[in-house]
Amino acid sequence: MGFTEKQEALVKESWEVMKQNIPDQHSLRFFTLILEMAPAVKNMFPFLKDSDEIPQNNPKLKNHARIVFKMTCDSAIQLREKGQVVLPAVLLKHLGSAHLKKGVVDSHFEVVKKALLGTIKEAVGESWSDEMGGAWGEAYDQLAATIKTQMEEEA
Ligand code: HEM
Ligand code: ISQ
Repeated sequence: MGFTEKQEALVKESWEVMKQNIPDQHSLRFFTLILEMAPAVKNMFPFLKDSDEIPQNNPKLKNHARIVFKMTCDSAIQLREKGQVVLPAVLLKHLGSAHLKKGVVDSHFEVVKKALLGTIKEAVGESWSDEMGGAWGEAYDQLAATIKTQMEEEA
């Protein structure tokens, strides 16, 4: 069976709960978890590179984190509606070349996935369930696969 309505609802509901606090809380936690697992990622982001700590008040950092969560949530909706993730061609091309240029590899996608799930788990507290994690994980995997395929084509 494909992506279910229940899975879509779990993703959408948790995103609704989280999104208010993305800028001031979750974006920092997200980057912290990523850098704990993969310190070298720091050098990939221009706004992290030159500071010892994760900047607490950088609009770019806050916005970047939000985009990854939002795109994953949108992917969940697409998976339920049409069984696949489709990004506008121009965006997909841009994402493929941008990530390729920064030296992003498969293991980085795994790190970002773990950090994403870890951030959501902490953010939603008691509402968390393995089923919720599974739904976010599936949506992320499909989105990541779309970007990775494009990266291979650009390479
Ligand atoms: C840039 C999304 C995975 C590192 C971007 C941008 C988006 C994006 C929308 C902005 C492009 C632009 O500013 O023009 C995503 C999504 C991902 C993903 C949806 C997974 C499904 C990753 C991974 C890494 C990574 C795994 C490596 C740890 C970067 C870097 C940039 C970038 C370094 C450029 C940042 C900058 O120069 O300001 N990504 N990304 N991304 N992404 Fe990702
Ligand atoms: C991947 N690509 C773009 C922005 C990001 C922000 C936080 C974590 C991963 C990211």
